[in-house]
Amino acid sequence: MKLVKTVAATAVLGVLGMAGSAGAATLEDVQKKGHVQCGVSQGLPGFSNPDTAGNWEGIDVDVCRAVAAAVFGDASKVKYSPLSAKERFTALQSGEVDLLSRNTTWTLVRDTALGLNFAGVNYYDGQGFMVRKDLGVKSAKDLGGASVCVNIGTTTELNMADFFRANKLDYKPVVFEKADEVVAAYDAGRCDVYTTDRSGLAAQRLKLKDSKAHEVLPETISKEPLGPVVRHGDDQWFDIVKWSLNCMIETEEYGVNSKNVDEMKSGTDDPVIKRQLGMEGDMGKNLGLGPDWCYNIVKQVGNYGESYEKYVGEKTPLGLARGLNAQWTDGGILYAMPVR
Ligand SMILES: N[C@@H](CCC(=O)N[C@@H](CS)C(=O)NCC(=O)O)C(=O)O
Repeated sequence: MKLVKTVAATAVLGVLGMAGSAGAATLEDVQKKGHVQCGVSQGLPGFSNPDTAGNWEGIDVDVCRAVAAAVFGDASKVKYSPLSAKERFTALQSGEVDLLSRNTTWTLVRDTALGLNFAGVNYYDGQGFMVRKDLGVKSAKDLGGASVCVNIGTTTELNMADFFRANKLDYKPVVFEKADEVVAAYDAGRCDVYTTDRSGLAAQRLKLKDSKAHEVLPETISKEPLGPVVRHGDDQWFDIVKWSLNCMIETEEYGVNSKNVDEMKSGTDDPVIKRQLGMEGDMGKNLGLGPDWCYNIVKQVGNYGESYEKYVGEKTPLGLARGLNAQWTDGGILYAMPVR
């Protein structure tokens, strides 16, 4: 027992030691190697998923691309590390990735004890339950005695335990590390219920043999603010990721998009847009970047709304309405910090 403890402690120290050396000067390190190493999922449509040609795409991938556009003026300078939910934090702590942009919920423990910083929220979500329609269940409160398929190492597992305990319901968790194993097990009828973030249900549902045979129950049992994450210990890199996301959100608020950004750059009188696009105030300098950092993001990646509509919006197979993810000026809670 003593031996096991010693080995475990050494492993933890090893990770922290590496995190220390990888923590500082991430920008320089990224510039030297010529790309951003971005941790993504192992394939979650709309968020981070390889297309038919093997190119990663989705709203989480666009955050990786935005950071590369800000740093290099080239959104394509990203390499992707597909990570399971269980692997993702170690990969970031150890320096294997520079940034984690993978449907990850911002929680107190992750933000403190795990040594990480959340750079914002790129999708406000909540946890839901999916069942086969022929199960005849209409409310999560009727799930007593159900077997529930879930991913290990997620907030999903913890919220599920809270929910069933609070409602005094029995349940049987059926856990897997890989998300596709969860989907396959649910599809094969090895559990009655599949639970994850509602956006995840909309995405994973597309992988089921007959997606119409399933429904998502009305209850949302948690808050899941999903966003990009960096390591503690490098404020400049934290700022770069935070403001890259802010740039995508604030340019949408001001009507700047990939189609009109050049016109705006040469013709606008709006001082906010002038600061966003680097004609006034030299915001980039404060980040250690060039004046075109945000212009390059909008030009090459698009603003938040463009990315949302392209990958997860109502016209995509996921069909997610903007809802909470609408701008604060449009009934949502998306509220970028001012670029000034
Ligand atoms: N937001 C939750 C859940 C994240 C999660 O890993 N969800 C699974 C189910 S949707 C997933 O992303 N699977 C895709 C993958 O692992 O590639 C968290 O941060 O813990």
